[in-house]
Amino acid sequence: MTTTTYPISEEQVQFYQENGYIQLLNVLTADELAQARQALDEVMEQQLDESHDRSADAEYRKIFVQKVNLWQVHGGVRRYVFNARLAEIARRLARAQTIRLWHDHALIKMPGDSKASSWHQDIPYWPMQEDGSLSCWMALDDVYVENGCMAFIPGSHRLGRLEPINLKAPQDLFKLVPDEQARELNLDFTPRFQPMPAGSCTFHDGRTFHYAGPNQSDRPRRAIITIYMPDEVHFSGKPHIVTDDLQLTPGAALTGERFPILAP
Ligand SMILES: O=C(O)CCC(=O)C(=O)O
Repeated sequence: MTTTTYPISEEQVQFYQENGYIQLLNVLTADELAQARQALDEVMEQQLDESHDRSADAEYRKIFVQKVNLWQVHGGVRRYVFNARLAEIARRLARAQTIRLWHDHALIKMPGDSKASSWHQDIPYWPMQEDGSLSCWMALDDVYVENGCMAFIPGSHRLGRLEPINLKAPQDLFKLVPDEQARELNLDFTPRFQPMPAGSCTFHDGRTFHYAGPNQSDRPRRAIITIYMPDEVHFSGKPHIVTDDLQLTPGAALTGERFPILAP
């Protein structure tokens, strides 16, 4: 367990609430960064079953290698995911009483990965009745536009849930936005790219439009993402790799061992 805090001001909470994302610099200590990198590199060498490894699909692999719920299979990743400082930041930003884990995943863009992570929202893929779940996207390498840093559209979370995008054969998310709603919300669709040093992160709401370009550098771009659920979130019935084996009925609370409380 970590004991130090990363102070989040009320202005930062407001920025997150208004824009649906925020960037926070140097959130991990040098030791934590080194440990997280080592854990990720080790777990990438492990043989994982299909409930953890989404990298078998060759088309998907042109975007990134994705491995899911690594906290269940590697002690070092578990330590990272249970980092109370990060969960407490999520709790503050979401203005929640408690924070539970939805799942973690590693997204590694290898050099030469030729496809962008197209503009999308996350919440349409998640089997959740409530909105408000949020991701902490932690850079384990320095990230910049050319190696696939994240980009966001400020305020796009206020558009609510649109249709899920097929990341392998991407549709144009922006075409799904009703003109009238975009005008009413006064949205500026200029992407805000998020270059940042390793050990820094962004948090984004599951409804916020986001994107990362291909990795045009000669080194991997390693990121570990922890997805947090504020307070009690209920199952919608939609299929999902994290819940498929649980035989949940729609309306069931996403609680219990699979979704541990991380803060307070
Ligand atoms: O890291 C990427 O390439 C995309 C990340 C993403 O879509 C997410 O964290 O929700």
